[in-house]
Amino acid sequence: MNCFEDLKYRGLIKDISNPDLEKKLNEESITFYIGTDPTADSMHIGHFSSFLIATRLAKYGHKPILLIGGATGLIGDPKPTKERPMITKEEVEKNVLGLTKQAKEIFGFEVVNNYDWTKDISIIDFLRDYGKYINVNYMLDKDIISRRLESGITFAEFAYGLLQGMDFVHLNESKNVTLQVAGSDQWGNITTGIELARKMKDVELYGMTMPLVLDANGVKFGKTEGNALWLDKNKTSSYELYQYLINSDDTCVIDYLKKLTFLTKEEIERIEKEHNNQKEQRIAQKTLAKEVITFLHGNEEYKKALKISESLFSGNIKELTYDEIIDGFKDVPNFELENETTLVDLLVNNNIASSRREAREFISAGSITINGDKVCDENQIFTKNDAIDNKILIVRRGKKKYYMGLFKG
Ligand code: 485
Repeated sequence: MNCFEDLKYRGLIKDISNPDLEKKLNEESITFYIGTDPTADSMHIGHFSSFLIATRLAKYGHKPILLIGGATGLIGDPKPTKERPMITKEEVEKNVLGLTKQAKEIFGFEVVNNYDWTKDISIIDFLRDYGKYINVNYMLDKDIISRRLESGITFAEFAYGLLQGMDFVHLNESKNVTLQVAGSDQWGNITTGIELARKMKDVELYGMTMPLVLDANGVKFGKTEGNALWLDKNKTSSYELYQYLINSDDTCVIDYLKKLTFLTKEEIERIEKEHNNQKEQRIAQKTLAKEVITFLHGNEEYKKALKISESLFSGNIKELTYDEIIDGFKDVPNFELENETTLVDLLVNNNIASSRREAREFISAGSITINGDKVCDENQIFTKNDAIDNKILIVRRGKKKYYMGLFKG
């Protein structure tokens, strides 16, 4: 498969600015860029799904440049719905540092910051050298801007597309960039750059966008109840990422394998077949989690996430270290424990059972385990000595309900 066919097979092409791009990608080696604004100190998995295009095109011999928008981040790319709140300069600076480090670590490509070439342009030069080439009517026709006209858009956000266009022209002059890639929401900004280069220099630049990756409910991939899944493993652990990926819907998981991994068409087809023969094994989801976590966090982190998942699944909690347990049980109800407690008090005082009678029923039915062991004696006393690392008692009620008790000190 050549480069363009590969991108097409993976469903990564939404729009291209010029049909010549196909030939260029297949036969030449070009320099391209993809950018992100420093709205946070880490990228999330949605950014990752777009930034991966850099590694993909690099494998076909093209040269990637990753741009962090230290300048554009101070303004804010207009959303189709409402004005963005402005972020402080200090915060943008801090986020630029975080993103630059992360982009270099994960992808290993050259990273540039548009603040470097934007900060010294005077307002007069901006209007004369760039503003003069772009007609307001042209800007008003852009999808996102036209959708904002009714509710209103400030001049700052209106001018954003020109800033991004200036980047494209600047990177073409300084680094011979001829292609910009991004998610489909960036089409308007990319074409503004193309227009600017044509008018200013009579140069033809190229743009390509990919479709947004969506989950089975039509929600952006990686958004869970409004929270993002961060690429920084201190913000979203490998285990949390594992849980998200392993729970991918059967209707989406093959699409994710195409878009988020480097497995070949043949490999994906083989996995799809195996997966369809025994869906309950979640072969495709497991492969997805392995590929993505290994790429982002490395093999050690992947093995750790797998170990936590498997130990929790089989109930062998004692195999886990203190840190692994805290990671795995971050979201379950937790409580503090005194020096010692009887089993029945443990259940009643921490709302695991609603009364002593109910607690006794759970115990005699054999539905309570502590650190993976079934417990049957309501008067059994638990102390630090029974706890993992002298600290943790994991209580399980029934098949799935978990609670975490932590001894003080
Ligand atoms: O020269 C540029 C300056 C800024 C940008 C790009 C080129 C950033 C861009 N305007 C933007 O807002 N990107 C989004 C972001 O930073 O979160 C997202 C896009 C998404 C995908 C991703 O960045 O919404 O489609 O391109 C990498």
